[in-house]
Amino acid sequence: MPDAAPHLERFVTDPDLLPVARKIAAGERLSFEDGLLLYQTGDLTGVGALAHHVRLQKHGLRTYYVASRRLSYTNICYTHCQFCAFQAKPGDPRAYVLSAEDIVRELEKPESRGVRELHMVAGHYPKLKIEYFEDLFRKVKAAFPQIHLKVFTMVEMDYYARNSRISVEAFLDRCVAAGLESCPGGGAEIFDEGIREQICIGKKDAETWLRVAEICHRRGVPTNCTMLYGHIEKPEHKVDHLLRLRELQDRTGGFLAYIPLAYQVEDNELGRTHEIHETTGTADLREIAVARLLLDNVPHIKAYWVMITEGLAQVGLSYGANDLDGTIVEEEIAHRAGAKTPQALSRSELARLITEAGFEAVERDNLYHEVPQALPA
Ligand code: V47
Repeated sequence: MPDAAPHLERFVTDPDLLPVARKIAAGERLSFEDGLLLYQTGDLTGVGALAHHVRLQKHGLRTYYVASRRLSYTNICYTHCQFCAFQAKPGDPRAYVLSAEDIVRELEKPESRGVRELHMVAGHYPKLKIEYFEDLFRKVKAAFPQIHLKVFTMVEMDYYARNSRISVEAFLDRCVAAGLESCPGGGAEIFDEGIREQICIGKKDAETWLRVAEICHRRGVPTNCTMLYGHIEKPEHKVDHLLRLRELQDRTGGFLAYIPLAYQVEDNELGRTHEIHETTGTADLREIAVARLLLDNVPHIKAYWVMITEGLAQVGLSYGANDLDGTIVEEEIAHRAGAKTPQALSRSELARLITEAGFEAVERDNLYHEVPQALPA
């Protein structure tokens, strides 16, 4: 790949961005103030070009997708997150809990064929304890040894460990022994305490999320990380959030991917009580680009098509993203909150989105190894 670094300043029209462009060309780390500038400048294409430069340096044109299945083992949740449209309280006709057998049956359905990753996050339900998860993981692994188990947000793990009256370490060790292999990045929301008090009263704080992630990483369990944006947060809260993730990654190296999550406004209390508009395309692209530039130590940045649409996710590949996530099959959290995207995309549709955007489509497993195209897409 030719070294484009000396030419980076050419792509920037805002003179205030020139020092940032020089830092990126020199491979220097960006500061809190640089992060604020990336959010505040009107020169979005300049920010995007800088992010694209870093993406090309790290990954060339290679762009990943995965055959994945989303499931939530329960929607019952005793925590009260104002942005969530998915949660149900006991007695709600929508409330459900899936047994291990239900989940195995879901994976036997034709739409789950070829799935390599089972991604599960769910509510905080006091009746579920460690034995439920051990049983679940063992049965799924016995039936589908090839499916990678990616389960629990960091707050979920903390909750179910406390609910089982054991330490997070003991909970994690028992889950890993039963088949857990990695964790998704949800539940981080925004780390700033003042914003958390307004959008997720009673949810565990940033320290808990980061502490549990560190425990996972120290025990060799990779995790992802996310940030929920597009609600009442300000740029300084987002920069603070990203730098807290970067600091942990410096110490552990355990984050595989970062996913900016665009707030979906429908059927949730936050959307009802505040005048919040859906995120726009430029805001979504900026989140991807800023993440690529600030999170210089997180290898993969996803453009999550479910929340920002397939077309914009394609554009996100030129703004720093190198991963379109996966086939999904059935998604509840974003769709209950108003996401208008399809419930699933086929592997061939994902590959086409990538190649038509000018990139090289690579089907991956959960740990970003390229997988052979054995099954018809
Ligand atoms: O934990 C909840 C967030 C997360 C809303 O790790 C909302 O590969 C937007 O974590 N609008 C679930 N977001 C999604 C998630 C995820 C997605 C894609 C890839 C990965 C990964 C993880 O979504 C929740 C919460 O943080 N969320 N409600 C909402 N209304």
